[in-house]
Parts: sequence; structure tokens; C-alpha cells
Amino acid sequence: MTKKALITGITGQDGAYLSEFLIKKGYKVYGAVRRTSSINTSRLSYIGVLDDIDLVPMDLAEITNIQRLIERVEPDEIYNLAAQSFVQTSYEQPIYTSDIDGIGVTRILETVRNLGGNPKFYQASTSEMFGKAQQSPQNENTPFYPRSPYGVAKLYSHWMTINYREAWNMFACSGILFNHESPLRGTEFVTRKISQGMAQIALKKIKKINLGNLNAERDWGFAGDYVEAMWLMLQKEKPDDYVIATGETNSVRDFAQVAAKSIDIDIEWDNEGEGEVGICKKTGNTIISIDKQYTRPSETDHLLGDASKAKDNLGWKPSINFQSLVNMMVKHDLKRIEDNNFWF
Ligand code: NDP
Ligand code: GDR
Repeated sequence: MTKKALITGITGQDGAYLSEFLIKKGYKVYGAVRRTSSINTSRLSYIGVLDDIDLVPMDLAEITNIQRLIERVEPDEIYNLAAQSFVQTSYEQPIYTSDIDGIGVTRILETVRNLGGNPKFYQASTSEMFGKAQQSPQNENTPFYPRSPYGVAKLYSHWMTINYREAWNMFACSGILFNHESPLRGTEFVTRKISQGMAQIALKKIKKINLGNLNAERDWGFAGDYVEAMWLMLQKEKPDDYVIATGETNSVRDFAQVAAKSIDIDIEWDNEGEGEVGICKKTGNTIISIDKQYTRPSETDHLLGDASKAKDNLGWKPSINFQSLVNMMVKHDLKRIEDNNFWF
């Protein structure tokens, strides 16, 4: 029988890759979308899956529509990807972020519990729960220390997922995913901001990119690899939690350096702190500078994941390394600008 998957957050980066992956596996995919003045299906169109998905209305703020939807669709698997996912915004909207990223998850878990414990449930947890990392690299046993309202809300929903698994015997998994990026990444996140900015510099549309903390280090992987891990977790006999990461960390400065190289610019760094600039060696032009509005009140400085458990138990490993990821993102942005394809 055809399996049914319900994906919340289908219009986001991971929603697009996961739906593509599940459709290829033969699933019937239901994609939950919240009401907005115009629904953003551009990622789903871009990767060519929009016509194969049944879009269904659902906002995580409202338990009644969650209940009606799950009862009607009767999914075999729920992937909860919906969230206010931008860390910076969570400082300005801590209550909304807590409601959607925290309580919103409990709304789904309660609904599933009331339906007798089916379907299987995947929760999109995050390396941001490690925050001020207590050890390096971070694995499933590393103590948590979230550093933003986003991280705190996600930690609550992580533990709720575990609690519903233990208390009600539900098949509920929490994937602790480290940063994963792609040409479908939102333009406010630093990787896409840089890849898009470098493409604009190469095509002489802008002169420089303003960034925040260049020292922040992240374990960046490719989103297309990470959605497979979500699915693998739900195919195991027993539900569990897994760290998903590449095992390599790089700074924002490194990302900018490699992205610049892919448009044939060698960056030389000058000054420190707020006065730091990245200068094109050949022309002497400043192409990176610091703007304090992009720094955070409390920062997650260093993340590096240890995905050994996922490798051993799920047979999962990443297929794309840092250098290839950066090059892929810049290449896509160059093409989009050349084609005048500003779809998001
Ligand atoms: P995106 O920001 O690209 O997508 C978020 C999705 O959630 C969008 O579809 C958005 O809809 C939807 N959404 C937001 N608020 C609500 C709401 N109130 N009700 C219903 N839907 C809502 O995120 P990603 O695809 O990058 O990430 C997917 C999930 O994984 C998120 O939960 C994120 O926190 C988590 N995560 C992401 C990582 C990453 O590196 N990408 C790493 C670890 C965890 P709309 O289009 O209408 O805004
Ligand atoms: P992050 O991603 O906070 O790790 O959350 P983001 O790309 O926003 O920031 C990464 C690091 O870069 C620094 N930074 C900047 N960030 C942004 N957005 N813009 C800038 O100009 C800039 N300059 C420097 C940040 O301070 C930070 O240290 C992402 C999201 O997808 C979460 O939903 C997810 O849970 C985590 O990854 C894992």
C-alpha cells in the first residue's frame, strides 16, 4: 500500500528536499501550509515537485486544525519541519518563537497521542541546542546549553518528543541536525547571503556584503543529504535520537573566502573586530565589511558534530563537502541572476 507522509514546513528549504526524496520513494506527500497573503511554493516549483504534492492548510499555532488535518489525512509518518527558524528573529519574537517551535510541537504530539500513538513522528531538532558547547565535537550525549530563544524553544520540543516516546510509547524521533544549506536556503541565513552576495559582486550588481560575526564556526552540510537521515530514522525498528553532521567546522570568514575564490577573488583580511574588512587582493576594493546589526546578543560560537551513531545505526553519511557546497551555492546564484530568476 502507498505510504502517506505529512510534512509541516513544506514550503521551506528542507520541506522541498524531503518531499522530492519521499516522492521518489513512492510516498503520497501531504504538505501543510499556513495561511499567508500568497503561499510561497517557489522552492517546490524550482525542484519540480509542486504538482505531486497535496497542499493542505495548517498552522502550528492552532491545535484544532492540527487535529482535523491528521484525522483526515491519516499519515503513516509526520515530519515536523515547521518553525520560526531564524535565530536572529527569535530575540525579537521570543514568545512567538516559543509558541511555534515549542508548544506547537506539543500540539502535534498530543494529537498523535489522542489518536492512539500512530503515526510515526519526526521532530526537527537542532545543533543550536548545544549553543555554548560544553564539549567538542558534540554528540547525542553532550549536555545542552542553548544560547537563543530559538535554541531554548527547540530544546523544550526535543525533550517533549522524548517524553512522549517514553510516556506513551510513541514512535517519535528527534533529529539533532547541524546546519545544512543549499541553493534553496533562505537569503537571510549567512551562507546564502554570502553566495548570493558574491554572485551579485561578480556580476557588478553590488560592491560589498555586510556581515556580523565572522568568527562563528559551523558544521555546514548539504540539505539534500540531511533529509535522507530524517527518513532513515523513521524506518528503524525502534525510535531514537541522532546527531546529523559532517564532522568538519568552518568559520563564516572561511565561507566568505571560499565563496569569493569561486568568483576568482582572493580575499585579504585587514583589521580586527568591528573594523575588520575583506579586501580583493587584485583591485584593493573592500568586498566584506562588518555591520553590527547582524551580530547577536548571545552567540553560538563553535559547533562541530559527531554523527558516528547515525553512521553506525542508520548507515548515513554526507555526500557533499564544504568546498563543493559553497561552489554549488554560488554557481546557482550566478545562474539565477543571469537568468533574471528572482524566485525568492
Ligand atoms: P525554513 O525556514 O526554510 O522553513 C520553515 C518552514 O516552517 C516554512 O515552510 C514556514 O512556512 C513554516 N512555518 C513557519 N511558521 C509556521 C507556522 N506557524 N505554522 C506552520 N508552518 C510554519 O527552515 P528549514 O527548512 O531550513 O528547516 C526546517 C526545520 O529544521 C525547522 O524546524 C528548523 O528549525 C530545523 N532545523 C534546520 C536546520 C538547518 O540548518 N536548515 C538545522 C537544524 C534544524 P512559510 O513558508 O509560510 O514561512
Ligand atoms: P544559524 O544560521 O544561526 O546557525 O541557524 P545563520 O546562517 O543565521 O547564522 C550562522 C552564523 O553566522 C553568523 N553571521 C551571520 N548570520 C546571518 N544570518 N547574517 C549575517 O550577516 C551574519 N554574519 C555572521 C551568525 O551570528 C551565526 O553565528 C541555522 C538555522 O537554520 C536554524 O534554524 C538551525 O537550527 C541552525 O542553523 C542549526
